[in-house]
Amino acid sequence: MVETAALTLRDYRTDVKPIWCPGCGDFGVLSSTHKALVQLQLRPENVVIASGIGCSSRLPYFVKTYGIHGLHGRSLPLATGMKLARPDLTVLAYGGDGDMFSIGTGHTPHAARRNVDITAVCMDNQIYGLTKAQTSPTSVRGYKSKSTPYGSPDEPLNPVLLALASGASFVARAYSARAKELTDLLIKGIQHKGFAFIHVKSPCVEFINTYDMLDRLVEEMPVDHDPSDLQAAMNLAVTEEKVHVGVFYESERPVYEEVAHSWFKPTDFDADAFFRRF
Ligand SMILES: Cc1ncc(C[n+]2csc(CCOP(=O)(O)OP(=O)(O)O)c2C)c(N)n1
Ligand code: SF4
Ligand SMILES: [Mg+2]
Repeated sequence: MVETAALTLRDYRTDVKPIWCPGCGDFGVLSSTHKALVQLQLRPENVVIASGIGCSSRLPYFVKTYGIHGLHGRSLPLATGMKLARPDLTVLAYGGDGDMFSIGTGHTPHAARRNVDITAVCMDNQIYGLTKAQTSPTSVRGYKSKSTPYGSPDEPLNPVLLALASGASFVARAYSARAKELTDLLIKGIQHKGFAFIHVKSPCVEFINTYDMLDRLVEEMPVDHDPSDLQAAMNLAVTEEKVHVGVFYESERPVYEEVAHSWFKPTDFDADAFFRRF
């Protein structure tokens, strides 16, 4: 029998140097992604990462797996299609708060309720970083930017609550500065069979540095939290005094691609015949 050497960080790092600003929280998400893949020993050719557009969505360039830097807000439809066509692959979807909760918010609840077996990672910096700090759905009330020069009058959207209410079967939150926890949560999310949503607080040091605030507010899940209790998870998600990190909710239910494939197989579809009709 031929022994294959264990995969190391080198097997998942690309030669592309991230162009994020020094100190950007996205570095922490990238590093934890590399570590999670090493710990899971997933072969790079069996992993694919879909992203949208934004500072955060550059991540697939820096991970030596298959990857697609798609359209703004479209990481989840891409990931859903890939998982449906190739259920044998590990499919991850990364994007920013704008990606997943502004232009792409039509996709997020539907991927969650379908329970596609993918892991969705929202790198939330509370602004549109790439386009220079416009107000995003998670920006705090009163946030001033070129798009809300008098301050945003909107109540920020709560990504964890939305994922829970939409039927995500695994919901967690992490902080990019707490690498070990983030790595563990990515591993749990990838191992979870079904739609895993991980909300990562990932500060933007260039436009709205939230490290000090998060260092004060981030707190681990209460030890008595029962992750099978949806109501308890929702109660924690709406707590404003603290930003809880850890697993809010976890449950098992049928996954989309298995249900769909019990009715048809991807190989039943003759793409050539289909396109000849046009
Ligand atoms: C269809 C479309 N609309 C708008 C844009 C412009 N645009 C690019 S990135 C972005 C927002 C990025 O914010 P977010 O998703 O939070 O990512 P971040 O840069 O903060 O990581 C916008 C509006 C675009 N590229 N495509
Ligand atoms: S602008 Fe903000 S989000 Fe974008 S790379 Fe710089 S620090 Fe990160
Ligand atoms: Mg953002």
